[in-house]
This record gives sequence, C-alpha cells and structure tokens, in this order.
Amino acid sequence: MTTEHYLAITGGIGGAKLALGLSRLLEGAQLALAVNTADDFEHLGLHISPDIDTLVYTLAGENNPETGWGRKDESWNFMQALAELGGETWFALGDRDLAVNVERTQRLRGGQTLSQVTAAFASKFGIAHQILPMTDDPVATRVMTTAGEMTFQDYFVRERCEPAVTGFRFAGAECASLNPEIVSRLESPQLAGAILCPSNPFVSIDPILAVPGMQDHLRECRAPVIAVSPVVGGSAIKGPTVKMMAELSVPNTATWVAQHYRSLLDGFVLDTVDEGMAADIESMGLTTVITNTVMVTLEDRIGLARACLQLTATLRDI
Ligand code: FO1
Repeated sequence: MTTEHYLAITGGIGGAKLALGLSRLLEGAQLALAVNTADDFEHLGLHISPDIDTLVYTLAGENNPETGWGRKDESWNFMQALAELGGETWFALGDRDLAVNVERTQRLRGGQTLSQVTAAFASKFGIAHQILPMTDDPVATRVMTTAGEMTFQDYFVRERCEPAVTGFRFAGAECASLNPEIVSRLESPQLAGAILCPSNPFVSIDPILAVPGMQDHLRECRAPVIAVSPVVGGSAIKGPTVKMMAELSVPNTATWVAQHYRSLLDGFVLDTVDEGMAADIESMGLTTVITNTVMVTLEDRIGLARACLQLTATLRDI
C-alpha cells in the first residue's frame, strides 16, 4: 500500500450516504469501508446481509432512494408469488435483490467467506473501493425490549421499531475474528484517517466496535479517528436512533454521541444547528468541525465527506 488511504466504518442507510460522498473524492485504493454484519440473518433459507447490500447498492447507484434499502427499479413477482403460497412476506425482497441473496447463499454454502462473496459482488457492481465485512464469523444483534428479546430484523421490520428497547447484545461477537484486511489497514503507516459514519450508534456502529480488537486498533492507529454525529438538533435523519436514546434515558444530543465514542476519537463533526455543543465536545479533548451534516443531495454527501477529510488533515498536522 503506497498511497494514503482512509477507512470508513459504517452501518446501513445514514453511513452509506457519507460513504458515497467519500467514494467520489477518493480513488479505489484510497478508501475502504468496514461494514456492520450484525443485521445479517437467515430468512427463507437465504443469508441476508442488509448493511452490506445497502452499501453496495448505494456506491453503485443502484439503491432505492425512497427506502434506503433494496434496489431501485425493482419488480416484486417473487414476493407476490410467495404471498399467494402463504409464504413469509414481512421482509420485502425485490426480484433483483433476491438474486443477490440467492447467489450469496449459494457461494457461502460452497465454502466462500462473506468477505470473498462481498468483494466479488462489489466488483460485479463496478465498485472500485473495498467493502470489508467487519468479520466473516456470525454475529447477530439481539434487541432487548420491554416485550422481551428479539432478533434485529424482528425488531426493525416485523415490529417496526415499536417495542421499547432496554439494551442490546451482539451474539457471537466475543468469538468473532476481526476482518484481517481491516486490521492491516488500521495498522498501515499510510492510513490517513478513520471515519465513524453517521449510522445508528447502538445497532450499526457498536456491533463493529464489539468485534474483539476493533477498539484497540482504532485507539492505537497512527491516523486520526473522527466521527460524524448521526443526531442533528436532537433528531436522527432516519431510523430509530433518537427513539432508542429516549428509551435508554440518554440525551439525544451530538454531545452524548461524542461521549459514547470518546475514547476512540480525535475529532468530531457536528451539524451547524448543534454548534452550541462544540465547546462541550472540545472540552472532551476532541477537535470539532461544524458543517452541514444533513445529506439530501449528492453535493451534501460530497461536502460532508470533504469536511471529514479536511478534519483528518488538520489533526494529522497537529
Ligand atoms: N427494512 C424494512 O423496514 N422493511 C423491509 O421489508 C426490508 C426489507 C429488506 C430487504 C433486503 C435488505 O437488504 C434490507 C431490507 N430492509 C427492510 C432493511 C433491513 O431491515 C436493514 O437491516 C436496515 O437497513 C437497517 O440497517
């Protein structure tokens, strides 16, 4: 690895937007994406990897912009035929998305690793950047709620995030091996920065940080580590982050997010509406950048990515 390179750490929808911005500023070898796999589950006999697929579809311009997951220009013949048979239709798989999941399952059953399948699919989709599953071992987010413990997809899709959460655990994380490509990138002398993308801290970023060694590698890496707040003005752009914060009785603020990741970070990016929090976050020893973090357009995604790269450059020069 001779060129300066960055590692983005991301979950699904929110993080994938920033990943797209970064992918427009950085060449293939300059950016790799460590992605959450704890949303993965077996469904209809298929191995579904939602955050990997959201990232692949987003970087390939194939994503469904309305939902944030699945593919654009989808047809739904499979789901319709499944419904007619009385099959399980609570988890919507479009026909083109189904092909990705069937082929992934086939290749995994044939002995390939999730990383190998993901790399092959990324190149099929014309993606120059490396997409790195956090681990090839099974890790599953379990959501503890007042209605009992449930799988992530049951909570997120079947129950539409309605149950009140009381906690999370990442089954299998303690014996999962961190993707060696992530290790080598974090240990590389050419690493220029690591970026925690604005995904849900509890169910998208924390599972990645739960893989043994990930936090140590982030703390020890020579390059600056920064995070982008997924909370703007007390609300999350999409998804259950703020609802979870309320149920866990933690403040729905960028400051709390900075505190949550504090031991890993050198810098923090927060939205202009939250600039009043910058002093508190700076007092944690973090360098802050205040910018627009709400990504509506492609320009917003690229602008936020540029602000992240500039912050890592500033921190490298300190
Ligand atoms: N999320 C939903 O809310 N409803 C769905 O029917 C749904 C289907 C689906 C199919 C494939 C896929 O890769 C993701 C899908 N998601 C759906 C999102 C999924 O629940 C993810 O875990 C979320 O994106 C959270 O990261």
